[in-house]
Amino acid sequence: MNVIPPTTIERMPLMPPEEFYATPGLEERPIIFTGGMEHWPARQKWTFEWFKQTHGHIEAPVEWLKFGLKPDGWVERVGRVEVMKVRDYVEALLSPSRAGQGYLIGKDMLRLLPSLKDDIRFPAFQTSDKMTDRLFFMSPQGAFTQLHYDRAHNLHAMLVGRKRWQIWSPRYDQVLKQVPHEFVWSVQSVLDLLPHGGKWETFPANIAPEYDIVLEAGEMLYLPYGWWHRVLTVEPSIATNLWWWTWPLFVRRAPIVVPSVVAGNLLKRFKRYERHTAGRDYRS
Ligand SMILES: O=C(O)CCC(=O)C(=O)O
Repeated sequence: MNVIPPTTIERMPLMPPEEFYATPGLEERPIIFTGGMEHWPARQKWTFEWFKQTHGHIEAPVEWLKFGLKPDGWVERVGRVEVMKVRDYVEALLSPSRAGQGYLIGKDMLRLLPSLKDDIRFPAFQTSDKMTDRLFFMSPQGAFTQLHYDRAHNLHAMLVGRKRWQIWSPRYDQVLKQVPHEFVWSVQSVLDLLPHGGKWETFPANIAPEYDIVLEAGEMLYLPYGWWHRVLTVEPSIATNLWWWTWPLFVRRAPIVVPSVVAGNLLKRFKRYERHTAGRDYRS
């Protein structure tokens, strides 16, 4: 008998980390957590208008970039980065006549405005704060993040707007083909890179996603380590995430990650990654 895979992800109220880890199977599959952000200061404060009024003068790098595959197997970012005042960026992002606005994505806003971190209240899923990372996302309608998986568990918290997520489990590793030389924390699929991939309308290798969902404001998507995803902003959005490792995850994954550290590759790759993401090394 053919089993039709679910195309939607179970929604459930956010639970304390102890209950999450104690419930068999939860850590291994995507979940949409509801109602977990109502007490976050960010949920009340972080509107486009608030960023414009309160932090409008801050200058941050905005990306008009796509990932491409170079002949040597490395991933490059193609496009441009423009440093913009938050006020100008928000105005452009919300104006229908100025479509195609870039993506304010990464760690810059949290570095430029460290107090933003006080508005975020992720539960303590991590074993240690050292084993975490966070990004900030402000995106216009149409912003598209190409197919990749992350080497960490991920909670993506939607504060404003909506994003469509297409998701494949690690069972698809063989067909979705990771790049030969990967970034350390995020691993791209060869199939969704320029010049042949990178178009939202086309599934990589015509493989339909296992899950295709819209994440709404107030919801958090939990995505375990290694799950492939591509993301389209369907309504101007503000979001933040938490990437984390636990000791059991480290023990399971160390046999894959540690040899590359030992070989010195990690540092090399990290430097390469930093160069490519820090706005200094783009092909236009
Ligand atoms: O929201 C996006 O555009 C990308 C999000 C993502 O890839 C992630 O949280 O891992």
